[in-house]
Amino acid sequence: MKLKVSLFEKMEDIVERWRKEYKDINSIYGEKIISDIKVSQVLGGMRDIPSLICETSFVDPYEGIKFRGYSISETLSYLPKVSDLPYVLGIWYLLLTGEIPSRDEVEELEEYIKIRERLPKYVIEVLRNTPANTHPMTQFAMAILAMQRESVFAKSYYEGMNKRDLWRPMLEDCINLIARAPVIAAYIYRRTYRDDVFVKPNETMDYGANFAHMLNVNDDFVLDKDFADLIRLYLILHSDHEGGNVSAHTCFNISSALSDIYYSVAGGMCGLAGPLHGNASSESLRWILNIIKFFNGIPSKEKLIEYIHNHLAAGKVIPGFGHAVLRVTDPRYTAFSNFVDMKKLDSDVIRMVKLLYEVVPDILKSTGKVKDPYPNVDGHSGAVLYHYNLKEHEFYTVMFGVSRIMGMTSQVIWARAVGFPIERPKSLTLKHLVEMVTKR
Ligand code: HAX
Repeated sequence: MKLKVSLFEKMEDIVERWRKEYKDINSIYGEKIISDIKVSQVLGGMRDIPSLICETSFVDPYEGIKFRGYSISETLSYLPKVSDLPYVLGIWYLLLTGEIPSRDEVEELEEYIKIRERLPKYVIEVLRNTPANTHPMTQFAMAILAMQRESVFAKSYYEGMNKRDLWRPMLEDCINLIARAPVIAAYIYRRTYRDDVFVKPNETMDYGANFAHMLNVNDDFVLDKDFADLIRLYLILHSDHEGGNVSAHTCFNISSALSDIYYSVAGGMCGLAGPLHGNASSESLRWILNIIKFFNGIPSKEKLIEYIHNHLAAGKVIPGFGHAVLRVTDPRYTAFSNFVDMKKLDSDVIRMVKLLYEVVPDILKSTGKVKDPYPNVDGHSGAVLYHYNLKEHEFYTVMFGVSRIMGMTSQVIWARAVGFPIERPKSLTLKHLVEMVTKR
């Protein structure tokens, strides 16, 4: 397919700049030492070891995510709006290029992505042949992987394309994947939880509204404008969280072997499915519902505190709280909370989220070991979806995945553009580790 949108021309210049910067930094500073590594970091899941490059976003422990240098509130106010919220694909444009798109640029991209959203029949067949009670994340990763046969990147590589040019077919694959992801997700939702009636994409709607439309959570084919706004917000907030989280790093790592974006993102999705990562949104909502059921309504503060202590004493974590990098309330959580205020939402799950915010941080602080006692995005996202009748919490990670594809793809395009090499850190046995320390 001919590539026509102005994004491609813009990318030609941007890629040249990236390459020069990457090359210059390596030649000027290549031999400088930036960090010492402690044994506890090696034994602690490589925590805080500065060893990855991610240009698309940066998580400041105290300020939270910055998308290409813009905080969440800046991002939401600078990106061109389609309603109360920005066009979803504006965030992809920003992550990819580092620039806030103009209204024309984002509308052109929305239109361009739309013409690629049609799902091939075989993807539907793959899903149809999978038991409907298969976890939605498994279905999502399978559908993405099934499309690998269409990779323009893989074809170009095996046809001998110069590796300097590989970012172009990579960009094309990424556009196809971003276009199809919400269609696949909505199909999985409909077949798993509803009547298996596929809701066709609406050609007149923007990316976010179209996703809300295809989910058709109320089964009435009427687009709830506030729900569409929630989907826009949701997709923007979850789009990227720098490079070290499990899903982004898995995707980046797989792609460093020059595996195409379908292999890479499918792998990333399998990581996102873990309960300590993206599935925490589902876990958090499940936990909230269990509390409401247990108390037959909203408990008093005292009863809730006792419940939480028992939960921790049973050796379980509190889903939706804590973070490997953040040391404050996740600004994405705050953005959902502001949305609740803006739309004046009130229901049991929303009230429970507020109550948990009042009691959990102090309890986690009192354990003396939790580094971040504050809520993360997953502590709020599920409750708002539930409020709008998207109640099937196992599906929430798929929503997360649709959004996170934007971050993963923009990180991988950068890597192919600068010619980032295959990743290969050195592993040690425990014996080697001890020898290294004692020999020093
Ligand atoms: N509830 C109970 N205990 C917690 C906790 C929580 N929410 N968060 C951390 N801890 C515990 C850890 O389990 C660990 O205990 P042990 O030493 O006994 O193993 C201790 O506190 C120190 O952990 P930490 O250094 O503060 O946190 P980590 O960087 O190791 O882990 C996690 C970060 C997000 C995995 C962790 O906070 C957690 O399990 N939270 C609950 C699950 C969750 O909400 N995950 C989503 C995070 C955001 C995300 O990635 N979304 O996709």
